Amino acid sequence: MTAKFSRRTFFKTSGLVSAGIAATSMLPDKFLLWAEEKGMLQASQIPTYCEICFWKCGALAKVINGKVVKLEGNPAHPGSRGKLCGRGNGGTGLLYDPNRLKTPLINTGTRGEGKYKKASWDEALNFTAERMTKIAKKYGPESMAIFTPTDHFLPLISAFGSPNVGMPSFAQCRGPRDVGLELTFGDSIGSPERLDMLNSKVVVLLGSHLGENMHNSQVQDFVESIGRGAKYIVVDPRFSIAAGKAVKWLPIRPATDMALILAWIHIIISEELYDKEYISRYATGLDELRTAVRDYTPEWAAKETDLKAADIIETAHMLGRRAPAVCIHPGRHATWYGDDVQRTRALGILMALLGSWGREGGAFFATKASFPKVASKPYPEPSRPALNLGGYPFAGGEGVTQAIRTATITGKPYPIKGWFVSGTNLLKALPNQKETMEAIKQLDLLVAVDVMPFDTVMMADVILPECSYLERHDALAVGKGKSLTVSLRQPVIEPMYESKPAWWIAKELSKRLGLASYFPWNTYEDKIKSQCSLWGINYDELKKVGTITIPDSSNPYITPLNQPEFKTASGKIELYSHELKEKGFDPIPVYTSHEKPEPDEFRLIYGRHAVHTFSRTTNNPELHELYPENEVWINATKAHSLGIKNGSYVTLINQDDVKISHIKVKATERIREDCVYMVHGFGTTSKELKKAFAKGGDDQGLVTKYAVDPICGGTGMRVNFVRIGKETINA
Ligand SMILES: Nc1nc2c(c(=O)[nH]1)N[C@H]1C(S)=C(S)[C@@H](COP(=O)(O)OP(=O)(O)OC[C@H]3O[C@@H](n4cnc5c(=O)[nH]c(N)nc54)[C@H](O)[C@@H]3O)O[C@H]1N2
Ligand SMILES: Nc1nc2c(c(=O)[nH]1)N[C@H]1C(S)=C(S)[C@@H](COP(=O)(O)OP(=O)(O)OC[C@H]3O[C@@H](n4cnc5c(=O)[nH]c(N)nc54)[C@H](O)[C@@H]3O)O[C@H]1N2
Ligand code: SF4
Ligand SMILES: [Mo]
Repeated sequence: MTAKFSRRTFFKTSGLVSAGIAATSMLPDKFLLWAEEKGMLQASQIPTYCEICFWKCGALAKVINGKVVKLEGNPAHPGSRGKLCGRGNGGTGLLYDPNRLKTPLINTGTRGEGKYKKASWDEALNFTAERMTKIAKKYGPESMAIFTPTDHFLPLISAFGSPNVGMPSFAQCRGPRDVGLELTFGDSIGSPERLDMLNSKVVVLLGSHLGENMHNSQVQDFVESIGRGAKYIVVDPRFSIAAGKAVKWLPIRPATDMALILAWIHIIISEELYDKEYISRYATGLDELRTAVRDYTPEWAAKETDLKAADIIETAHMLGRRAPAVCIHPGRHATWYGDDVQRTRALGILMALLGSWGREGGAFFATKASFPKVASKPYPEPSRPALNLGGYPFAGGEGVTQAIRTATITGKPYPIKGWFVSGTNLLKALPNQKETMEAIKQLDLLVAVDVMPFDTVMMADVILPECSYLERHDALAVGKGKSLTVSLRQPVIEPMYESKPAWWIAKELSKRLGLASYFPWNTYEDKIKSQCSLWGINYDELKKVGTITIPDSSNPYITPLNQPEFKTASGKIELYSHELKEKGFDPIPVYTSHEKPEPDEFRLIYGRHAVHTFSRTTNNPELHELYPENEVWINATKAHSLGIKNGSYVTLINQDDVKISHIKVKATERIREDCVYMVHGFGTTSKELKKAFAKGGDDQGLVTKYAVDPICGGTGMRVNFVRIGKETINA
């Protein structure tokens, strides 16, 4: 990992000999990078993959004398294709953030007070294992719940005997989308989404704010497809970056998308624009669908959506005429209004009518290639089942985060007394922070494994500092797009401070919990190596290149010889869902109107900023500099009539009288008059975060209300209304 240092050229050019500077470690990064670019220094280039968001792009780290000076995209990786997004480029900001967690910490005050003592790893791990054991003895191992998107602690908790897992990526994100598509096609769209935008003639984005939502290869496809002539229809109450590239922006009244989709379906069926052969061959329920959408006329939808009937008709024609090369993006963050499975079902039905599922320019099929399953010791059968409060029949294996929270508060059906939290900031991710705080109060143990002292971490009894993704091994990342790929995460430098990789923390805890047999390898690299040999991957080659693509001959589209398989109850695309009917839900999506804001209120909507990922990047010195605080977008005309100036700071007060103060106004014509918009993730309460503390406003603070989807337990979070606090206007 050391740089090859061309001493002679370097000193000659820089004239630094006389200055007596002989070691590159004393030089600033920017200078090292400059010297490297000029050919005076040679950096090692180590491949890994990014963790600033879930896209996990292949990255190449340039390292000079143990310093990471630059991150670049790995051309071999399909998610990055040689480029990182702004956030990925800023990964070094996380690595070198001076506010990183540096040592294990044990709470010495009351929970949340922020008083910690430094502890040795042995002390902190013993403390954690003892408390976990105590909970298991007193209440049963199921009373220990885990919240995490990562792989290392799930085996630990399963081996411990608890089935209670909660990932915000399901109930606060893509759960309803995946369930809606699975009910329709027997399969979801995957992540990265299997969207064939590059070959599309028309692309529909409902919400999906590409360009602000920066999922790397998808944004590259977005830009390239426009270059190739794809026409974008963007449905968004806000003139998003994507709307700026669209041929048609439909500034819909928030919460009424279902009316628009049903009207599109109505037009496509009544004008016989649907793909008759595709539907008769692959789908079931057309007659029921035709009857069900009979009254969803464009004129009716125009009233609901506040769009023009002529625009609804024109866009339906665009879809019908360009089918099947039409990409209906099913969104990712789908937890909007509580009827989100049904909204995604409606989108799925539209895709089916257009014949675009499995067709060029629509949604393609993933490669059929796969890796053999790695054998592992079976986990004990928990004596009590996983919590599914609310009994959501399609909740899925990623758990219903907020239901675990409710059980923690009520102690029913059985007590939850310990939370193991890693890689998620629950206070920012879950709606209704008061409930999260109430649940935290009931706990006997809150363990946090994190890189940074974010809000939830600062509530923990014990904090275990993980090293950043640039300092560790993690699970091999398997990508299933048109091809099968495997990517390696490996340390590009040694862990800084006393931080440790999660695999090490999990393994050390397993020893203390008597569960070491579930971690039968010495180092994680050993584990990866044996996985590679099982999969026929040359590990040394993988280390060098970062990503390997497995050649195969799967066809991503339907052809006479490549017929699709739909893993639904009927084996067909279900326009009418018998499964939903059986469980007491509408078999075909039905429009229900949602509550509207009062005249002095705005619906609170939220989204992403191109250079931030939720809360996790808000203290990153490099990304903070680019966008230090979020703003509240208010329609300029409306702001003017309220006497609110662009750039002034205001207070926002929601329907439950919960306030956030001091948020900057962005008065703009780019948003409707009935809603305000914020970038999610700002306004941290952690004083340890010197840059992010109290910067901007916390949208989650205002999301006190949420509408739970009865089908899958997703929490619709765009059901809150805010007023603008007069007392601080223009203060
Ligand atoms: N830069 C960046 N990119 C990210 C992330 C990140 O943190 N930062 N996070 C990633 C993750 S995990 C996810 S889930 C995705 C989320 O990104 P998306 O899936 O794109 O999220 P959406 O909620 O669909 O999009 C937000 C948009 O919806 C609009 N909107 C609000 N209400 C309505 C409505 O009622 N109808 C319609 N049609 N539009 C509405 C908002 O104005 C906003 O433009 O982003 C991913 N990409
Ligand atoms: N109001 C509102 N709520 C939302 C959303 C919204 O837009 N608005 N978005 C929803 C969506 S789509 C999602 S996916 C969720 C996202 O919710 P989360 O995934 O919880 O997002 P973050 O707020 O970024 O919190 C990430 C935490 O992981 C830590 N972390 C980062 N890297 C590492 C690492 O390498 N190791 C460990 N151990 N920890 C690490 C960070 O320091 C931080 O504490 O939030 C959901 N909730
Ligand atoms: S999209 Fe950006 S932040 Fe996400 S993994 Fe890729 S480079 Fe990293
Ligand atoms: Mo998400």
